[in-house]
Amino acid sequence: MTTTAPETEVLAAVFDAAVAADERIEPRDWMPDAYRATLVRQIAQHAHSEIIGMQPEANWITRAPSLRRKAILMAKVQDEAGHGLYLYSAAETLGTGRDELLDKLHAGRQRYSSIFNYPTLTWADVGAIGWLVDGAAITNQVPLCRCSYGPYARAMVRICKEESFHQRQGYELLLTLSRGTEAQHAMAQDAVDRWWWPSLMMFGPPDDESAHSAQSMAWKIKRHSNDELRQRFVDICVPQAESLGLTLPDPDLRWNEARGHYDFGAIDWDEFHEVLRGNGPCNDQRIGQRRTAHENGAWVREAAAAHAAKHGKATA
Ligand code: FAQ
Repeated sequence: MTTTAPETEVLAAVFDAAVAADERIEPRDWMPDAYRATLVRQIAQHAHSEIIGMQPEANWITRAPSLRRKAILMAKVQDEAGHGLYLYSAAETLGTGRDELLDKLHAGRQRYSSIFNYPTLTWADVGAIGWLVDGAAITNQVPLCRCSYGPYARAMVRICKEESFHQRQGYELLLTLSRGTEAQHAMAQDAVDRWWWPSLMMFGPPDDESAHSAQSMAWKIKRHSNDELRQRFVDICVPQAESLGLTLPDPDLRWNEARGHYDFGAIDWDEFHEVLRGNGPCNDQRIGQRRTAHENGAWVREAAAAHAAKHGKATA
């Protein structure tokens, strides 16, 4: 539907008032094109992260050390698939289908989180991902439950509940290793050493380099800046690391009484940008496996389309 300029002004005023009053914007409401595009960008990136994020942990399903650990890990990886599907559905309510988003991912035209371009070298990495990566995800995503766009906000409620279980299982796994043999403790420490800095990068570039934050916060898509959330995460992790009996690999980490926060060392933003440019340790492997999985699933899409066509005829 096209609108005249004065009509658009009225619609924009209604939209601005709804955002200001913390009301939810719903799919049929008028919204600025740039608001829609920003949401599709963020939700697509988020959905792709969940789907690509299945790979590093799935790497360990066949090598889990017990039936209990294997059942937990399989449930977690399946949860990530479910999160991806809720998020693709949320993007669909904005008029962008899952096929289009997946095509863009496979063509390298849409992003997924930098964190999933690092390898899972030992079983302890499953614990470090749960504790740190899911922990960072929760810190970032709990405020998204209050996102101004209704379908995204509602999807986040369930996702956050499941991420809390994921974080907890990672913590418990690392605690078991940390209190185990000397070799197990060393394996847990090595995993934390490798995952700590990439986890801090998950929150995105520093505020003064974040292209989208100011507008996304004005629209109440994002509720906090990248640096605010990163600081919150560091403050949460320091006492948890102490309880785990593990150290965080940052000599500059110390409590700052005046700020009421932990100070931490400089993040290697060159590494972050290299990973975003496709030059991380596992970028090629991750996107290659995703494309192969998509091609191998072609018969499922064809069968579903044939079933839908037949069903449509039968009920016509
Ligand atoms: N990786 O202007 P900003 C999970 C890009 S959790 C890659 O600050 P924005 C759960 C950004 O897209 C992980 N790219 O951007 C799980 C932009 O590029 P563009 C997923 C990044 O959007 C756990 C440019 O840099 N969570 O999957 C990253 O305002 C365990 C400038 O950045 C979400 O996606 C990065 N780390 O803020 C699954 C949460 N950071 O698009 C399996 C929702 C930034 O202009 C196992 N997303 N970029 O080309 C968000 O909250 C936001 O999108 C941010 C970035 C905070 C990630």
